[in-house]
Amino acid sequence: MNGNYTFSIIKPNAVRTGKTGPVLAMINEAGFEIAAMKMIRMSVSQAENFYAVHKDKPFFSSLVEFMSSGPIVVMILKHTDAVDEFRKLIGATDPANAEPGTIRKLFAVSLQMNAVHGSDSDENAIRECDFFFTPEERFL
Ligand code: IDP
Ligand code: MG
Repeated sequence: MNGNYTFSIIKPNAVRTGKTGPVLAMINEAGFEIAAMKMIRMSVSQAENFYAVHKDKPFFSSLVEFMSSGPIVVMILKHTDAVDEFRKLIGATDPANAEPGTIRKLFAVSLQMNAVHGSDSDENAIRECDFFFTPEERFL
């Protein structure tokens, strides 16, 4: 993976409200290539597993409920310095603090329903890509 890949989710609030296309357009315009992509719905136990790092946080059960509440789009994205470049494109976790023009500023409806996920390190990008995709499902 070596820094050229990150993992992203278009979260249930954004898929539900028809923002999949606009979010993908922003990802495309920012120069990311889609190496893998599918629409799925996480089970509660998958969401618990995916967000295990947050299991002691007060928002954990609510986050798991939200993330398993409907379809999501999961993707592997390719770009130079992918993790950091994608975090810049999505903006701060809390949309109130996100820079103008970022995906979260445009499409988040709350701190929890902040439209997209992006890996926070190369190590987590690898874990998250492997969590959702087999080698046969990757194309770049
Ligand atoms: P990140 O998605 O920007 O990496 P994290 O701190 O890893 O942010 O949190 C994971 C997700 O949990 C956030 O994207 C958001 O959906 C949710 N979240 C984070 N902090 C809170 C909170 O204080 N209340 C409710 N939901 C939160
Ligand atoms: Mg995070």
